[in-house]
Amino acid sequence: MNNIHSRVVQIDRDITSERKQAAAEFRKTLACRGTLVVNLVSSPGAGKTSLLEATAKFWGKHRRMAVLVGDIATERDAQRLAPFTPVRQLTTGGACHLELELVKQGLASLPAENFQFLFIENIGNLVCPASHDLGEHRRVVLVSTTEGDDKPGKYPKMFRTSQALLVTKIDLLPYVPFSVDAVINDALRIQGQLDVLQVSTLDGRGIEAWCHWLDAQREQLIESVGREQ
Ligand SMILES: Nc1nc2c(ncn2[C@@H]2O[C@H](COP(=O)(O)OP(=O)(O)OP(=O)(O)O)[C@@H](O)[C@H]2O)c(=O)[nH]1
Ligand SMILES: [Mg+2]
Repeated sequence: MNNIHSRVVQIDRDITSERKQAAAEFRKTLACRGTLVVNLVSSPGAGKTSLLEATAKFWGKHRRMAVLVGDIATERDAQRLAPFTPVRQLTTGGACHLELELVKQGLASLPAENFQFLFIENIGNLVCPASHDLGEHRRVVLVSTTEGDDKPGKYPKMFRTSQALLVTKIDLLPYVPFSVDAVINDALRIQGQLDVLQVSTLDGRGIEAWCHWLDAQREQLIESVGREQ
């Protein structure tokens, strides 16, 4: 006699919309605290951690920032950033992207301060992180001069879902076959509203403009919270 009973369980839950709602709530909570959340995405090695080091050094004590840095393994990026800013490493143990739950855990383990800027350094990957809303206010995609100017068209979702494009390592332009105009035009064809900046953390070009851009984004956020209240 067969003792195995089968039962169909209907799940009346739309997990996607639950996730969207959780991200929207997180975004709103952080906005009300005056914290601009910036999700940095790129292929591996485009310069995310270097940019955060340069940002923290540029601001010094003039801004309150914190970083949640994602990697598949190791705490190396957090160790690099720790001398300059409060930071927590989010280690995914294999997953190719960060998720909101991990971000929330990381934020809860940071000092209980009202940071003006919370940066999330996502896993180096131009594919998976594009599909995961971390409750950020701005998604910034970095393309370095060493990885080729053809990337936007090949990874369109990442550029479509971003608000700014940062062309990094511009100090290497004399040595690499990379057209800044080509990468910008390719990206703008996908997302015409992208803000575009160019930086080098090696010689410091563009870092001041990047920090001004961040301040302007935060001002916009605070104004939008004020209008809603
Ligand atoms: N020439 C030059 N090298 C840079 C610049 N920014 C970063 N690098 C170098 O590029 C390499 C990768 O930089 P990271 O900041 O670690 O890049 P990342 O995007 O954080 O890398 P992952 O976290 O592994 O995805 C390092 O060797 C940096 O020194 C730059 O502006 N110019
Ligand atoms: Mg890094």
